[in-house]
Amino acid sequence: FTVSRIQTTPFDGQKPGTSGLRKKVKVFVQPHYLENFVQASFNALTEGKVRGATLVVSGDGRYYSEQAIQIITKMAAANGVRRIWIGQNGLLSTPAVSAVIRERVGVDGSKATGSFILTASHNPGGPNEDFGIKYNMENGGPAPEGITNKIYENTTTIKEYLIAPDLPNVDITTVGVTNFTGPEGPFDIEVFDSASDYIKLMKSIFDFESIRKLLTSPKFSFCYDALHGVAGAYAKRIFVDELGAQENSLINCVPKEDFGGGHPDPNLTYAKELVARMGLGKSEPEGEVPEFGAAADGDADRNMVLGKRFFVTPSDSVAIIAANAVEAIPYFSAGLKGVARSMPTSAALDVVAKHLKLKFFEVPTGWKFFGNLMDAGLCSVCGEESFGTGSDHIREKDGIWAVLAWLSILAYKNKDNLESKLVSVEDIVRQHWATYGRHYYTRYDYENVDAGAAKELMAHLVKLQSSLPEVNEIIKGASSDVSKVVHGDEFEYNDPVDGSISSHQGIRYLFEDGSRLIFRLSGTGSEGATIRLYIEQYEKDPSKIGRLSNEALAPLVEAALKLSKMEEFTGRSAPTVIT
Ligand code: VG1
Ligand code: CO
Repeated sequence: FTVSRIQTTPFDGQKPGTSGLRKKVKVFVQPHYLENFVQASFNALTEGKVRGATLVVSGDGRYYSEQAIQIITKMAAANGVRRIWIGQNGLLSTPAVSAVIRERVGVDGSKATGSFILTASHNPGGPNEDFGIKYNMENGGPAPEGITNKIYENTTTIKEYLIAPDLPNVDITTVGVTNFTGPEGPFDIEVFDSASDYIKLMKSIFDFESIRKLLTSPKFSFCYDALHGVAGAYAKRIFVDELGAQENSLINCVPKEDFGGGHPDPNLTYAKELVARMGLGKSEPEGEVPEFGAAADGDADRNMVLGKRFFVTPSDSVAIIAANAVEAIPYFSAGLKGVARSMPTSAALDVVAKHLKLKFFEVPTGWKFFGNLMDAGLCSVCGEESFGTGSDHIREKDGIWAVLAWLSILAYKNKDNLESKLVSVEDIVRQHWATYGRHYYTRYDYENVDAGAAKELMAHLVKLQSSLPEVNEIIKGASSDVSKVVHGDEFEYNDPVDGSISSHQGIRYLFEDGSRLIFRLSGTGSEGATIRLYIEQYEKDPSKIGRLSNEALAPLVEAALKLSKMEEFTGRSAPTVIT
């Protein structure tokens, strides 16, 4: 093949957000748009990570993925990359990409040093919806801010990109290697099975035999909803073929480029079918309610865990996994190195860390901050309130791992009594609350509000922080049932491993009784602004841990809305989504 240098000019707004660049497909299909971003990424990497390197290119299979794979492959060839690895049909979940970078050895003994992941995660897909791209490094984790800032800078000055226009399109449907020769020598494309490396890793972490016993026990029943995302490419192989679940326990497990028209976000609002089956919908489900249900997002890094008529908050989930990991999961049998959560995630994990005397870290939102801790051997289990849970087996959050972790805990708690009554998901959570106290928790999202109005609201909240008496005056006016704000700031993170500082990571109001109100702007949307409001209250008194979450939190919610003048700034009387 030959190499062409194509003249181009910068596009505005190619700044990677919390997790890569996410825009409407209509934006991505503009001539040179994707090419500029990919070249800017190559130019941000050290030469050895491009020339002669092996790169993975795949994603959640959303609309425009195949075209993007062909373009990136031709640009990689032109930039001197030695090999491109592609999951069959262009499918690899985000956690599987991380696993492939870390573990996979190519047919010729090669190892990958990076990846372009093609996904907009939980955002809808299709010609009128979102596409996304992000770069992951050789540790398998998202590029750190040093690199994403450089990529962005490069996009603002880019003048040309390299492409191999006459390299034939890859057949991504068939496993195998194709060899080419370019001006600088050989270039190979390897299409490989999307699931086998990931499954191998899962089998090295969990006791599949004990999970199989649970899943095939007549006392247990199971349901998994992939929301037509890429988790479908793994679900049958893992849950049915390896672990013996019934085939009809999988719903929406065929990956689709528009996620069947749905919103592939595993929460109580968007995972409607699963929620109904689990007895948490508006009307009674037809069949028997399963003991355990779970869902994944588009790229399968998120998870929602449900018990029979019972919702597990993600903040509780990571705390419960951490509390039980050593006993229930062979990978952790030697002990946990430490645990970490993102700042807006509830402090349920903090309490476990304290009890178990574990190292504990609080990082900004987004998975890129956990990677440094893990690389330094400081953290084994981590999570976010946004349905993300994971461990140091890879450097991304991992939706199927979280399900296997919960199944392991259930298997462990039931190991001696599969004959008598099941210890349920709800039992496990209530027992956890009784031991550690309960963190009532909710998140309000105001999606697609006017970006200017959102900025003003945030500025207002920062300004208020300079006068706590005024803050407490407003809060008292809203409700007499909340305690006093004793501290207000914008969260800043000082990375203990590389010393880098990330500021303006969310506005915090901290209360005397441990309650917290947090306000952030989303960094993953593709239109307008999304305001996230996180509300948390800690209850240690065992007689008060059984309340309904929305009732327990009502006074704090009231205070938050007054404090932020939410309706005044945004015109919204209610959030778009409550999780
Ligand atoms: C959201 C979540 C954050 C998560 C990120 C990526 O970011 O709040 O916790 O890490 O999505 O998840 P933001 O900036 O919109 O709040 V995924 O599954 O979209 O890669
Ligand atoms: Co995701």
